[in-house]
Amino acid sequence: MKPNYLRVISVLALTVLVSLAAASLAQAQFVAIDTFEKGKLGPLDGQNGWTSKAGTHDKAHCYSKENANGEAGCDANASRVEIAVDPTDPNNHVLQYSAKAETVHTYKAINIPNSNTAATLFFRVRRTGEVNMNWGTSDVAVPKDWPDYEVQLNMQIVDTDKLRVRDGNRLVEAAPFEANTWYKTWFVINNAEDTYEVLVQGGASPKMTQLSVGGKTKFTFRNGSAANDLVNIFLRTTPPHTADFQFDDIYLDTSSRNLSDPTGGASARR
Ligand SMILES: [Ca+2]
Ligand SMILES: [Ca+2]
Repeated sequence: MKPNYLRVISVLALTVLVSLAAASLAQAQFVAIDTFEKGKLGPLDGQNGWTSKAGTHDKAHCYSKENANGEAGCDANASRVEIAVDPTDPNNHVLQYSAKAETVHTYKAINIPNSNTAATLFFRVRRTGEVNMNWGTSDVAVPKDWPDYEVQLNMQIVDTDKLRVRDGNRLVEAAPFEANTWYKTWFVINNAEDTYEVLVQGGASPKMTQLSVGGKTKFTFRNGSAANDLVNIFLRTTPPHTADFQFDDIYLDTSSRNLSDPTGGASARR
């Protein structure tokens, strides 16, 4: 009995080791774009390769009557996009699009070549209330307008409480996005084909769930087909954005469809 028992123990141990090795290998392919632990608390612009600017050129949105800043417009709003203490964890720092940070575009360079057929971009995200936040990638060197998106997720609670995915020339409702709840989002991008998939975990979806709209799981780049390297992470708001939106743990794997969790499987912080 004893040798058999030992053999079972060793097989179990080996299985655990192999699983751990496989998991860390998958995570190892993710490269951190930013976890916001090294920057200074305060405005993000100019820190760790990030640019964050008020969209004063976009008069219709910057000076919209429904802008939370009223006639002051969006001129001072880049200062509201900042590295902040995570409201759910005093030991963690996040990128926060704070309340009233309307019509601010923020970007940081990445590179997903046009020939790339499988890259995975990961974010953790959370909102506290009414937001109008967009996150994804751009093929434009200095992105600042809506058509500069190719891969785009939108959270805008005026029309819907749901995440919306950009599919070519329209936004389609996809999944609930609760307030005060951390979500993990994976974009699996095929730049050669100009399509992407989105997977989400959090809130009512405790397990990773592939976003599907009318049975469709592959969405088309905003501007359709193009020979375009994706060169920036691109974030943008528009009115009304009267609550806070946090980003953390932005990771990119340009080598594969990688559905591992680069945060090491830690449960989403609330
Ligand atoms: Ca962090
Ligand atoms: Ca392409």
